Amino acid sequence: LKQKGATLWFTGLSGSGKSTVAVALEKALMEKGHLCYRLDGDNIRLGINKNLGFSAEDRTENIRRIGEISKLFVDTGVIVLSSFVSPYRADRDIVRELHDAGDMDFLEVFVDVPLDVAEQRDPKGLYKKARAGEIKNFTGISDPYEAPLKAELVLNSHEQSLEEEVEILLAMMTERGII
Ligand code: GGZ
Repeated sequence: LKQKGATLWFTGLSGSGKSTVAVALEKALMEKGHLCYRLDGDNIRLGINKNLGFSAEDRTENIRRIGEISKLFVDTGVIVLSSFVSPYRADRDIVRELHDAGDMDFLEVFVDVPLDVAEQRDPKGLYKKARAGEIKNFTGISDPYEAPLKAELVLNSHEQSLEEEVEILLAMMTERGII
């Protein structure tokens, strides 16, 4: 395998575009012959973490497990693209420390869109439900989102095109010797 593994950790509000960017980056990496794997709510919260909800404790455990899973992939040389709201700075820092302890690359990518932009998109109608009180502890509405203070990269997906974002991500990965 002509690559060293790494975890790119996409954090941001629901509807910020984390998964969209990760999917586009995955495609670009695959086309260049890089092995990568995407982790997101669809393959984690429906399976391994199906016993977890959205309380602060459960989110912490969700992120901790995903951090460990990411490390297992990195250990095999895979580039992991993890997209989770991961609203708590301390939880993300734990994942960073787990990687640091294993001498593995961890790049935090903040997909930064204003709440009103995410709420207007509302692709799954979750913000509407949260505003109506039908979903409790909804990030941005009735639960906090702690923006990263030391992200390796900040993307403004309401101002940049998807192609631009992929180029920026590839450039960062090249600069850091990941690809
Ligand atoms: C935030 C929620 C919630 C609450 C359900 N708060 O846009 P989505 O739908 O596909 O992404 C959100 C996803 C968040 O799961 P994560 O595992 O990424 O969260 S965390 O990292 O905080 O553990 C959203 C949906 O699940 N969702 N309820 N209360 N997002």
